[in-house]
Amino acid sequence: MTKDGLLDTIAAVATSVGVAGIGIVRISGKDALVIADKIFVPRDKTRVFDFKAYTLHYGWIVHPSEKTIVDEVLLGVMRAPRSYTREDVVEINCHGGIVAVRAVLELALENGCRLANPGEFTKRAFLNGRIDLSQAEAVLDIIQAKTDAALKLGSEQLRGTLSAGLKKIRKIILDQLVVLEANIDFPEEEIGSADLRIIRKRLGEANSLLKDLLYSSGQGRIMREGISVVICGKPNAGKSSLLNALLKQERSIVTAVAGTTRDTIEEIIDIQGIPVRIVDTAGILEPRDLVEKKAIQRTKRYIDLADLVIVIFDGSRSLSADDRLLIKRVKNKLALAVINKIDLLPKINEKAVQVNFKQTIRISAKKMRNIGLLEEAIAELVYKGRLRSTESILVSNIRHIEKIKKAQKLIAESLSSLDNKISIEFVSQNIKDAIGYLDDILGKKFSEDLLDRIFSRFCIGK
Ligand SMILES: Nc1nc2c(ncn2[C@@H]2O[C@H](COP(=O)(O)OP(=O)(O)OP(=O)(O)O)[C@@H](O)[C@H]2O)c(=O)[nH]1
Ligand SMILES: [Mg+2]
Repeated sequence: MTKDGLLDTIAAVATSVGVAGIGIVRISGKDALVIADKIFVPRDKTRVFDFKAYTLHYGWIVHPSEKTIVDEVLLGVMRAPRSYTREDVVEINCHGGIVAVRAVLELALENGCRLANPGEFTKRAFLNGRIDLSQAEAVLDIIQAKTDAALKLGSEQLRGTLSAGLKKIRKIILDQLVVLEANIDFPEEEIGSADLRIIRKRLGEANSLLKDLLYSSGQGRIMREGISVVICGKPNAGKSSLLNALLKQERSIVTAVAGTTRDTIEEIIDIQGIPVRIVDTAGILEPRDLVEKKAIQRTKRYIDLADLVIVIFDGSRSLSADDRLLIKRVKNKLALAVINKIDLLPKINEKAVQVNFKQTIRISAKKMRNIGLLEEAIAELVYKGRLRSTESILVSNIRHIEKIKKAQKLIAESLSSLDNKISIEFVSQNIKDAIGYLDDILGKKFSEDLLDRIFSRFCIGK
């Protein structure tokens, strides 16, 4: 057995556990067909070895020695190298629910499979060269996508858009390295100034391509992980009503009694494709008991951690000391002011609010007025009006961003070294290191530790 157990045939349940129409047990490895043959009896009495790739077969999973039927199934075969893992793969579609799926899995394990580790199927796809590491990570992004936009982003990356962009940059800088290295090896053939000009120009191109990738990375991360928005405001301002309006359902209790929400309530909503974790806080400012004291502390912490704070004011009342306290509290945060209850007689001094915020939006949470305007304002703040959607390559992975940053810095350094006529050796070492960082993203070199970190975040069966 290799350290990875790459020679083992692995099995796992690929579908989520619970009541469902079907459940799939997936087997991958060199003995997949042999093991499937031991436990599967097709209706037409053929053998699993003879099944053509990409065909489905009806039959039964039968205990080999006891001859008892475990489940009625459909069994599919994909042959190496044209499978998810590039190994022989068998997928058994059993009845859903916990019992049938588990019984079939156990029988596969008893007959020669090892239980797969989290992400091990995808890890094999990577180790066997079907996808690079950034694509393997995209599989995880797809599984964990919370919105359509995040899904689109993951699919782009899986298709290899990012890989292609990185490979293009890699080729540009590698070509320049070759010229520079030739000069180091044969110093008598002094590198011409025309050559140097070309090298400088091409490295400049690589530099701006890397910068473009970094620019898109901020948006990529937002698409994947979302932003956190906290609604705060004095008691009765309409925080819970606003949460419900954004959710378009009654989630948080709304009453005319001040101090209705006694603790923070969190939900995820989709605003123009951005996953937004939105938090309704307790409006309490003077705690009456320990629960409320804790709630206030939590509200403070949420405000500190939030990407965006919505401060909601009751438009039908004049500005109070509580309002001013909150304005002070969010002074250093990205914050939007919302004046609520515009369906009632206005009492608030809007100007006094406006001077403290970049943007003020007037709404009625109860009558659902201007909620769309607020959503747009949130989206626009996130994208800063520069949303380029998934047309550009979005680097969503923090691991990738770090490496690209390092590579870009080295290339920028090389450029200034060339300008300042610093030694060619120095420039070429920088380029080599930059290539190393790009290779890290693509997984051309990797450590066991890195793979463990990436694949342990997967579920078993993927
Ligand atoms: N007329 C009017 N009433 C509103 C509006 N929004 C909220 N209210 C009312 O204001 C009261 C308080 O609303 P909530 O949403 O519970 O306020 P809150 O800020 O969550 O209050 P606490 O949880 O107590 O801090 C309720 O009676 C709501 O029906 C609005 O736009 N117009
Ligand atoms: Mg409330």
